[in-house]
Amino acid sequence: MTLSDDVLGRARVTDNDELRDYYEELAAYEAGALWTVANKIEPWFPQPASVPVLWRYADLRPLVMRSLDLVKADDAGRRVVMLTNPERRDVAAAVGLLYTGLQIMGPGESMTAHRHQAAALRFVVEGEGAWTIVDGQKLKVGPRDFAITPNWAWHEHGNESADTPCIWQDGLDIPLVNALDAGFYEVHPDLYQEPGKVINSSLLTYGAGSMRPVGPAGAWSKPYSPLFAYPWEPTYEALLDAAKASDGSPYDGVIMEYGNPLTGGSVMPTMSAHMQLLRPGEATQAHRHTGSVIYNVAKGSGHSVIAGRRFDWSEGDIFCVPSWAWHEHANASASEDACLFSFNDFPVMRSLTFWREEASTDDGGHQPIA
Ligand code: 1HN
Repeated sequence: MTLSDDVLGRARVTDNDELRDYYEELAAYEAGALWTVANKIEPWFPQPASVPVLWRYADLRPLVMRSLDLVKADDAGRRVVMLTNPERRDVAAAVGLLYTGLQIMGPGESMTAHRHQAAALRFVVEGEGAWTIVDGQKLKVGPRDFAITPNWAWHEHGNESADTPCIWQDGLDIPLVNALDAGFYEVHPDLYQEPGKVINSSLLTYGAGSMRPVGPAGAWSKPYSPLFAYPWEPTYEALLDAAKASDGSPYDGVIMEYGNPLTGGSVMPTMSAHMQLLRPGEATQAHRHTGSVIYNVAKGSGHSVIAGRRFDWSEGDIFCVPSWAWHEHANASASEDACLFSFNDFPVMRSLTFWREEASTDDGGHQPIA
């Protein structure tokens, strides 16, 4: 829907030579007339520069593999093929204020430790040997596992497999951090961290559903989840169990948020992540909301209609939904599940009170979702 700007309450000045001279005079003093840009900078509703994009894993995988021979991990810092939205290349965004990329680590490889103001998350696409050390805690992650690297946490990664590379998807809030001019970066003074002896210690401490450690083991005051790794098996099982107990969401099928086990909130203050299950033959209704989302097809195949365009996807494909774009998802199979991993900037939208959501109605209109 396009709303007219030719109404009382919007800027509707007709330019003439005298005004154009005036604008030039203002420009000479680093100033300008608001009414020349008012309608553009205050749209009736969000006007993202980002467009929906689908990045096919079949296209990207051979190119990601090629980077193994082209650059050393230590020279590149991280060996990553980043995914950029056509109008957001200047800020390295895949959509909105979110960055994503495919990182590859060769067999036996390891990388130096650093930390930055941006928060990061990983979703493993292939390979069995990946590990990461996050603030001294060593995590081992496999296909479809999800892990977080909260902001300013030291982190370094590697692949202990003898013969197979590991590819994971990185998600970061870098464009957000840079939009706010808040970026800092440090290389670890010793280049590598000394990991604690216990692998996946946060999973051992916090991984058992609603059981919480009491006493020193449960001491935690950080603004992010004390649980750093979320393996695939219990995630998938949680979805299958939830599907037995409820119909799920009309817009997303059975969808669950990776949670901070202490607060029930999002895993980090700027980014949240979900895994959703589209049951065989399931097709969701359309909705739209503020906030950007990047998906990774964890399992199965299907399609999504995003801002009126259809995108067919299968395992490993990545796609994005810009803020306020209508979107709906469908599982292509009548017998197999489809699962979509996704991450988003919803915590930012909610904490700034920018969150809005609407459903489409049968008559082609739309209504707010409370
Ligand atoms: C980063 O630190 C990693 O640590 C991956 O693996 C991707 C993209 C931009 C900036 C920092 C990593 C990154 C990144």
